[in-house]
Amino acid sequence: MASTVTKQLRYSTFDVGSMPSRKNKGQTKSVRISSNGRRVGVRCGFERTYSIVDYRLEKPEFTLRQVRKGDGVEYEVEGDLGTAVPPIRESKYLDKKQSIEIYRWMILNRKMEAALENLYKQGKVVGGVYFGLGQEACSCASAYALKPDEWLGPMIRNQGSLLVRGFSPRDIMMQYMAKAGSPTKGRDASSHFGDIQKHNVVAPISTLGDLIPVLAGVALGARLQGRSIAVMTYIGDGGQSTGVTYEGINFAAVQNLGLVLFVENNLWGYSTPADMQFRVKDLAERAIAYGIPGVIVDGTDACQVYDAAHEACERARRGEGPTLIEAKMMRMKGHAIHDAAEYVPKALLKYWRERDPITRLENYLLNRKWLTPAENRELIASVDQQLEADREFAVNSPMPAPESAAAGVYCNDDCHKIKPKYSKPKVRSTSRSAVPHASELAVHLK
Ligand SMILES: Cc1ncc(C[n+]2csc(CCOP(=O)(O)OP(=O)(O)O)c2C)c(N)n1
Ligand SMILES: [Mg+2]
Repeated sequence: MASTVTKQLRYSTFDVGSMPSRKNKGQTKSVRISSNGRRVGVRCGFERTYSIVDYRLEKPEFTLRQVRKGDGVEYEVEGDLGTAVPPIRESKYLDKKQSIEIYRWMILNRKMEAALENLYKQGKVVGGVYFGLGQEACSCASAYALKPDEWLGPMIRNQGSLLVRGFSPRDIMMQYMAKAGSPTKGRDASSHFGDIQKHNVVAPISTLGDLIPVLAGVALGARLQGRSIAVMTYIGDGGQSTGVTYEGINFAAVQNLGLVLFVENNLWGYSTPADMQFRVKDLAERAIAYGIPGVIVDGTDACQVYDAAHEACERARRGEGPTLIEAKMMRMKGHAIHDAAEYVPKALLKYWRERDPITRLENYLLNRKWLTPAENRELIASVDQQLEADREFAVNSPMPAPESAAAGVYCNDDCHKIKPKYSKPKVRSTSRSAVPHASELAVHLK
């Protein structure tokens, strides 16, 4: 198995200086602005070394530039997009059965979204549809690392995570069609639903970043009851720019809470390319400033996603605090069904299409002989069968009765009893000394 590369960042602190630019990042050379305004090289001060674990087997280097074309703008991609696709990384933890289970969830995720697209085109969906095409490994293999009594806060593209947590395709289809039997009983027509009784899923919050402090709060609640659990949520390359993202991660960091945050760097925030969203090279570097471990994975490689998620969850369970995992991949459709994503350069789509997460995992399973071609065909047929039954059920299920419209909107004594699962606080908080100091940050997730 290829070894994990650790990216070392050496930053120096100076009396007057500057952070390394994108180009010289990782070098200790810095500059000082002298009193006459001249930039002079200095080497003084205190040097710290930080590590970011990088699980990737290939590190694509390309940039997206906005260029003017007539009255409008276009994006151009620069870089080597012709490299051969390597096999995925062998998992340190997943056995045959688990790997096949994740593969099945990913196929279910993909095919359910294709069914939703058709339902939309048939005029059966109320509102829009959001897709996680190309991101199935990130959703399914991450959620797979959680234990049933732990908590997940999915975002709109993480429908695969919802499936892994126990929602059925029919729940999700009925939700999009606003059917009476849907998780929100027809009150919401997209993905704003969760389940705090059975599946331990916090409903997505559209305001980007807001789920992070909520999930940190769930971990805090559990800890007050004497349990260290892992709580997982996601934020995009666009959404990570919000203030509440900083506040939420920082809170989890100082409180040493078991937050596992996937930063889904799918290269686009709506029609804004990642290169126009942030200046750091890797969003995992943000972890350094929060004082927590940062990890990079190829988001199209289910084994990498699972291994990083598993290690972060284990860290959370040991009460050692949060982890930020950057998953690099590509949003393979528009923002939602209304967006044809014409702004995405075709060469970029081709590059990532060749790295289809399902095909990659399928090849991994076939090459290891964990799945024979016949078993593979059978598995795919069983997913089709399940989806067809769920689609039929969802399409034929009733819409909410009109007279029920006002019910379930506001909580009253009967409609929505929230039973606290936990009792009185058993521990106050982790002691300050258990929290790693920023200078101890060369933490490897081993
Ligand atoms: C605070 C906030 N600002 C803006 C929006 C509108 N908005 C919804 S999704 C989106 C793009 C998000 O991009 P990214 O975070 O990269 O996630 P992706 O869609 O790529 O998964 C924007 C700007 C929002 N919901 N919340
Ligand atoms: Mg994005």
